This record gives sequence, structure tokens and C-alpha cells, in this order.
Amino acid sequence: MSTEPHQAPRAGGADAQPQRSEVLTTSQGVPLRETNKSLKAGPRGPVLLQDHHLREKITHFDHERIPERAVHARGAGAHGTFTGYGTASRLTNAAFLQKDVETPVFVRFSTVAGSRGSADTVRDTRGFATKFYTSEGVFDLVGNNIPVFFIQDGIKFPDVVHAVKPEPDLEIPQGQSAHNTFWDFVSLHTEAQAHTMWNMSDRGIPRSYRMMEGFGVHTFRFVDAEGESCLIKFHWKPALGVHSLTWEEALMINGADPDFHRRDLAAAIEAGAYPEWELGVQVFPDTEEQMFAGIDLLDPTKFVPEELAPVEPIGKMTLNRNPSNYFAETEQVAFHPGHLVPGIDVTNDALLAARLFSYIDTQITRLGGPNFSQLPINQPHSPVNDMQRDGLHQHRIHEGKAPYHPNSVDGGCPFMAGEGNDATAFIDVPEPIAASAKERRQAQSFDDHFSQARLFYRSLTGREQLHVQQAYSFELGKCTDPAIRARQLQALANIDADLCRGVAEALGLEAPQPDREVPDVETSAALSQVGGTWPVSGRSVGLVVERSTPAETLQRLASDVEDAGMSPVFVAPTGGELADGSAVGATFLTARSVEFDAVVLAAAPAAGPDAHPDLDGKAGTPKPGEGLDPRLVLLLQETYRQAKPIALAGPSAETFGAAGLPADGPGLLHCDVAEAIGQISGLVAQHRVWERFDSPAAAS
Ligand code: HDE
Repeated sequence: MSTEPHQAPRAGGADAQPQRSEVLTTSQGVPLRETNKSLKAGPRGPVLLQDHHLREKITHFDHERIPERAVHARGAGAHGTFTGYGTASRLTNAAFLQKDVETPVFVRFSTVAGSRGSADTVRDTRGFATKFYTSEGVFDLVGNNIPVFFIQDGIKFPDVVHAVKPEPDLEIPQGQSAHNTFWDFVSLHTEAQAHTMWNMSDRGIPRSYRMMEGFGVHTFRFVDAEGESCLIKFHWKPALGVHSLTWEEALMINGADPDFHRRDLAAAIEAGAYPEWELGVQVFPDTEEQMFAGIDLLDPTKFVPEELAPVEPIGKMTLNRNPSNYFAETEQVAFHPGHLVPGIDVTNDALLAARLFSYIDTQITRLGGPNFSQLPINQPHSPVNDMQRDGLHQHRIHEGKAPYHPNSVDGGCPFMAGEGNDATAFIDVPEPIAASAKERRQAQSFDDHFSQARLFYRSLTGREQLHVQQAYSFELGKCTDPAIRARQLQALANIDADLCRGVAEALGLEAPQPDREVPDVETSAALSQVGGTWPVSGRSVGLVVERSTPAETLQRLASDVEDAGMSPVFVAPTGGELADGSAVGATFLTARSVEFDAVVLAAAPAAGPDAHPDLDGKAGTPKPGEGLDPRLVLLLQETYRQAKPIALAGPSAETFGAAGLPADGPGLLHCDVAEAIGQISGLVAQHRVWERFDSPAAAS
């Protein structure tokens, strides 16, 4: 079964508008003879106002930009398919979750704080929003890569966003939380501490959108055909595992390739390494208290460890098509947590309540009126038969005379679901509302702001904890206000004494004592990213070659990399053609270590006249013709520092020494061309050569 698109013009379809070979026209379809010169009174005379083409062209250009999203402005999208396993059938009658039902999807990943042109690898939460074009209408799952949020009540959203966005006087810093106002807010409003802890961990700097988990954050409801309901939390689990950059990599990428995540997603899809996630749910009984294991399920600053409530897989998503036009699709897509289908309902989470009106409201400004769901990317693939009329950018030509219900003028059409038809309708769960006084107050079960931050921190390995400590030290080191630093140290003292001590030491301050009792926690092994092996699909391997590298070596290495599902990039001292006729993918000047998950040397070019002068001093370089090219030395040293595997498939084992690396360092291989990629992919499958971090030349 599959839901075919109903009305949406598809990229590449009959309605798509590529540059065509036909005659260039004005917007009114009038053919043009000239578009490069404006109409003037003589060749050097003034431009005439009557030049309609000039005015039309410039006016359209003047209005090409729309307001960027207030949050999540920077994003990347992809199309794909979701297939239900049928395992959720016992819990919900949502059609797209039934067995083998295929549903088209569009996903938009994003950072939160930066503006539309900001860098991809900043430390931040990532958005993970999915639009399911189901047979029963659009369902949007608008989640993040972190399962907890900064605030418990939507009324605080403008505050947290104003605090993290660039400070308003100078609009500094861009896409960063490392500044006074952010830390001022989270240290005063301590319910933000748990989310902040996740941000300071490696989750804040993902290796790729393809390697992130996604979370619905709020508790939702599933409802079956009999009206039985349960509470659920949504989880996306990436097939490639959850992996992160090192902080040093993130910083370097921000300069070397600010589009790194966007490019990585598109390149993997282009190469056929389609990213996949399994959708799963944690299931809880829909009791009156809506508590589970002491955790208030309506508190979005809390998550439920998987050890307490396992994630049950209910379907799989594959992203297999890149957008054809960024603006039309990725920019104009409009998500909304209130876009629900029969079988899925909301709960009384006060954060969710504010979201339920915010998202339509924002689209009205951003997309210029109430008809945004008529934009191709937002159109349901099921029939739309609403009675909304007119408004800015109305694209439908509605017929009939009676867009109201009930009516007799148009024969009573349209009818309600169930009135002589078999349409399934959305049914609100008849949840009893306890009689209570109106009040601006939070339940007591929302009061503990620290134990889940502690739970997360203590569940990490020592290496990951060190990263957290370094991240806090960096961010607070960028805060110039001593009172803010002191207040955040106090919050850390309540979370974990060792963490607090480490950060205090880096800041040159005294570590305070806790100022309250925080309940102790069981750790959750599922939270650590270290350990395990994962598919290497779509990973990038830099193959260092030179013009003289034999064609058979080039072909063998490239085809072995491709057979392993990874992407080969030939890196050579200069651009041009290689012995097998293929092109150099990156030169020593343009390539940077951070672009590769592993490096294999089929050649070890010596310093040449084209060595970049800036690097000479840094790498202590030999003269042309002697020793390794300094840019190659830099590439190898950085790759080593970031604990990524390196193989010598041709050059002598002394090459490691010549690059200043310990010959017996972990993850340094010396092998035949035929074995190189097999050995390398075994190490890439672990994401990093973790032992390397314990050796002196490595970054942490
Ligand atoms: Fe959003 N959020 N949000 N948010 N959010 C937006 O909607 C908002 C929240 C999330 O790729 C905006 O169309 C309020 C939680 C994602 O297009 C805006 C509150 C979670 C995206 C908005 C929240 C999210 C947005 C900006 C608190 C994780 C990007 C433009 C009450 C579960 C979607 C837009 C995309 C975008 C409001 C809290 C995730 C302004 C008021 C919690 C992934 O309407």
C-alpha cells in the first residue's frame, strides 16, 4: 500500500520549472529580445522609467527574501519514505503506522540559534522535523536531537530564545551559547540545566545529521479504534549510530566548510548511501497521574531512561531524494506539532500547548498569509475539502456558493466523516479535566531541576565526561560577568561535585558546595555514544595520491572504498587528471583533515615548490624535494589528533615518523593496497580510534 501524492506538484514533474530551452519571457509570458541592457535615451543617456522589464525584474528581486525562522533558521532537508512495521497497530489506528504502509516524508534538520547563513557545526541543539504525507492528512513530528527542553511552560519560550540569540546591542555572537545572556538565563532559570547539560555534551556537536537521534520531547497519546489510549514518547534511532565531532573538528569545520552538515546529507543521498532511522515509542499507561517511575510525563525537561521503558520500534524511515530547490522546499516547508492524524493526540504538557498555536501563527508572517498549506511542499497528499476561503496567496479556484456548514444551497456538501461514508475522523480523547482553580502555578513534581542533568552526566564514559567539562569551561570562559559564572558553578555543584571542581579549576575559581539535596540517580548505559560498531555507509575516505600513482592502485582503492559503502576522495598535491583519467577531488591546499573519516596514503609526496608558504613554519618543513610535503604532514597530524585511522598502502612505514607520528600509535596501519580499505573500514565502524585519545599527540 502506498499514499500517492494527490495534488502536490513534484520536483522534476510536469509542474516543475527548470531553466528551459524555450524563449525567455517576462512574468506575463511576453517573449524578450534583450535582458542584459536597460532601455535608455541613447547609449549613454538616462534609463527610462518605461522599461517595464527592468522594473519587473528588479522589483521581483527586491522581494525574493522572506523572514527567516525566528528559531531553527539554518536547516537542510530531504525527501524519503516511511514504512510502518505494524507493531503499533495494537496501540493506534493511525493508518501510516499499520503494517507495510508506505508514506512519503520530508525531513528538515536544523540548528536552533544561528541565522539562516550561520555555520552548521556550532554547539547547539538540532531540530529534527518530519512531515508525513499520510493517507489521512499530514502528520508533523517536530522534534529535536535532545529529549529534554529548556523550559517547562511555553510562556518562557521568548525568554530562552532572547537569551541565546545574539545579544541585541551588537548582534554578537552568531549561533553560539557561549555568552553572558545565555548563561545568565540558564543559571537563574535552573529548569534549563538538564537541556544545557546535553548541549555541553558531544550531542551538541553531531558528526552528521545522519548520525543523530530524534525525540518528540513531549508525551503524546496513541488512540486505537476502540478509543483506548496510552501515553507515548517518540524516538528516532539512526541506523548509523549516534556520533559526534570533537570540539576541535567543529571549530575547524566552521571555517573550512560551514555547510558541512548540509553537504554531508546531500552527498550521502547522492551517493546512494540513504540515511535511515527507525521510529520507536516508549509506552506508558494513560493513568490520571501521568507519572512513570517518579517522572512527571508532562514535564518536558525530563526524559525516561530506556532501561525503565524500552523503545519499541514501529517503523523505518529512509531519506532518498535531495530537494530540487532549497527555497521552494526546505525554506517554505511549514511544520506544526498540531498537524495530527486520527490515532495520535496531544497531552496537557504546558510547553506543547503554546506550540499548538505558535507554529501556525509564525507561518502567517513567514509565508505571507494563511494559505501556506497550499505551497507544494506543504500540500497534503490526501484530498483537501476544507471551507477556508480567500486570503493572501490563494491558489485554489473554489467552486460552489456555500462554504459554510450546514448548508442546503450546495446540497449539504461536504459531509462529516461517518455520515454515509467510511472516512476515519480525528477524535479528541475524552480526557477528564479535574475541576480546579485557575492559577499560574507549576505542580510540585516539576521542582527537581538537577537530578536528570546528573543522571545524564554520570551515564557517560570518562572521555565523554571530560568533553562536557571542557565545554562548560570554554563557554563559561567566554562569559565576562563573574556573578553569572559563580551562579552557574553553583548549579554544577548541585549536579556533580567532580564536574564542578574541573570547571572551577579551569576558570580559576573556588568550587562551591551544593546548596540543596538532589535525589540520587540510577545511570543509563544507553546514553553513552562510545562503544559498538556501526555501518560505515556514506563515510568519507581521503585517498592521498600523486600524478605518478599507478592507475590500478587508484582503481583498486576507489572501488574498495565504494564497495564498503563509503565515498572516496582523491587528494593530491595539485589538481588535474590522474593516471586512470579520474580527476583529483581535493588538493593539499583545498582539503582539510576534518572532511575525512579516515585517510589512506597510496603516495607520500615530498615537499614541492607548490607547498603552501603559510604552513611551512608550522610544520617545520624541509626544503622542496626533501621530506614530506608540509601540507600532508598537517593533514596526517590533524587526522591523528582527531583519532581517525590512517593507513599507509604503498609508502614505507617510516612515513609516520616523518610526519611526527608514533609509528606504533593505535589505528596507524601499514598494509598492502589490497588490504587497506578492509582494515580501515573496521576502524571507521567504531567511529574513532578511542585509545588514541590517551596518547600524548591526540586531541581530547
Ligand atoms: Fe519550536 N518553533 N517552539 N520547538 N521548533 C519553531 O516554527 C516554538 C519547541 C522545533 O524545520 C518555529 O516554523 C515555541 C520544542 C523545530 O521548520 C516557531 C515553543 C521543540 C523547529 C517555534 C517551541 C521544538 C521549530 C520557528 C515553546 C522540540 C524547526 C519557525 C512553546 C520538541 C521546524 C517555525 C522546521 C520551529 C515555536 C519549543 C522544535 C517560532 C513557541 C520543545 C525542530 O514557531
